[in-house]
Amino acid sequence: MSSSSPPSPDRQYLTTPIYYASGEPHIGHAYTTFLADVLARYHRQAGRQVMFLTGTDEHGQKIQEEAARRNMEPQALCDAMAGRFREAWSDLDISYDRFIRTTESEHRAVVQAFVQRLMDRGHIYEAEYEGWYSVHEERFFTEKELGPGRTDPIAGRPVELIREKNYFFRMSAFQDDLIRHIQENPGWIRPEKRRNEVLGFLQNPLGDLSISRPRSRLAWGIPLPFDEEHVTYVWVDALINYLTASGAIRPDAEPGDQGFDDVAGSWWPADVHLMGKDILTTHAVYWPTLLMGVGLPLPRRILAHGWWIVGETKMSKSLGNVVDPLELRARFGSDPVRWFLLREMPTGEDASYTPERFLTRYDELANVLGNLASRVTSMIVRYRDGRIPESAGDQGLAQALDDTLVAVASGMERLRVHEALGAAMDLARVANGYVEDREPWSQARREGAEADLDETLASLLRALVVLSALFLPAMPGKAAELAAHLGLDTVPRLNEARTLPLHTLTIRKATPLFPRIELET
Ligand code: ME8
Repeated sequence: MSSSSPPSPDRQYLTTPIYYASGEPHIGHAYTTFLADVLARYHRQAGRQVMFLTGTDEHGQKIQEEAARRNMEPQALCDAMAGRFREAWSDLDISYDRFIRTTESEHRAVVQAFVQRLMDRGHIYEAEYEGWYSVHEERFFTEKELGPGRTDPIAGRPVELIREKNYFFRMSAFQDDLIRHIQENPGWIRPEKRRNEVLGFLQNPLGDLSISRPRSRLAWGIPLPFDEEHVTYVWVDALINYLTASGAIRPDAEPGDQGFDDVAGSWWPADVHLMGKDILTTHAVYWPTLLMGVGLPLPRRILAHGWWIVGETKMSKSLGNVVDPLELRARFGSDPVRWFLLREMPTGEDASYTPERFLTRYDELANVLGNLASRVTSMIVRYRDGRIPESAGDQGLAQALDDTLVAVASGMERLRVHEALGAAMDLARVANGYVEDREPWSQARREGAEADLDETLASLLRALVVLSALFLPAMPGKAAELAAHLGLDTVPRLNEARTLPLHTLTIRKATPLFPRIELET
């Protein structure tokens, strides 16, 4: 796949959106964060260095209003909510490397350096502005874009007509460069459908972007370095988080040198920005043009997934139809929640949450993977006292293992995580079929079939070792549990799983990995 900057085979910088600190985490937030977590764990497992960034978006009108509603200072609200997100991510086994908050002083300094750089390069001007503003989306819409009854076209919420002095970024000047970039890099925006939407959007003339708000209307933001009476527009502030965390900008650099030339030693550019399709325009239009404005490389890939919907509508806090991932976790544990969300949603499509779908996916875990683990471990214990002889051939499923390793890697690299997970589960299905074909219980009874039985059990054990590695990114807890039943201290790396010696392992009969759960009515 072509890209503006060379791929980084040894390092991966992965980001989620920074979530608004005005509401509790729900399964929509959890989904994007799981997706990033799976990729992060997959790349670490493959021996790459990973920087996995998530965090909270803490400025802007939405936060200011929510704090006022709760009779709190905005900072106190943000502190509380950042805590809620961190707790949720820890309960759901999210292995982020950095949790960024836009109220951090480092971020504030980077935003100011960034905006100053845009100013110095002549990309910012001042003008009177009139437009329809949605507090909910934190952005202006043109008359033409408005939904029925003059509402915001995304969430259908009220908009207000605002007229004020703003600073503008000459986004329009970068329209042609952006179109060229998208055309020359077909894999830049994933999936294809979203890429086409952005290209369609860019067929109309791109306006300039208002990047400030008068402090008199909105106090909760980062002041512009060249005009203290204005704060930075929250979307500009928020997008820059990816740069702050990368360490590419040194705001404390000597005057004249704004520290923008040091990208090589930093994590920038990001390998994948992950997000929902609701915020694709800000990431695929505002952000790259802003980066062009300051002269920095663009992120390597942008993945916009679909929405979790309930009935016919998007799940969102403002609609009051959210599903709490922590409630699901309390009943099923973290891994089945991760598995459901990641396996159920085809990358890029919408998916719907229902308790029945959840249970169907849980049953798949129990009946396919759980069943395989318990029957294979119990047979090795029963027939061979938990040890496989060194002489046993373990190649019975070799072709399936190799094919699966390729399919999983390809799914992960193409950001089609549900396909990668499906391929791993299919391997467990194939292994169950192998049990049926080989009938180890008959081999155990037959005179002279010792070597055949050894081969059956060794091949199945090999499959379980590989499966523990393959399931690690999506279900780190269950993968570790499975590895422990196989006598391994840790889940093996992908490249070790295929070859590590089996005869040194002592297998224990597995307690059910996925105990039966009855659905409450
Ligand atoms: O937009 N289905 O924050 P946010 C799938 N602060 N994903 C969903 C979802 C759903 N129903 N609801 C939310 C913001 N998400 C800004 C981002 S980034 C520089 C600033 C996920 O709290 C999805 O990733 O509204 C979506 O893009 C994100 O949460 C929006 O989170």
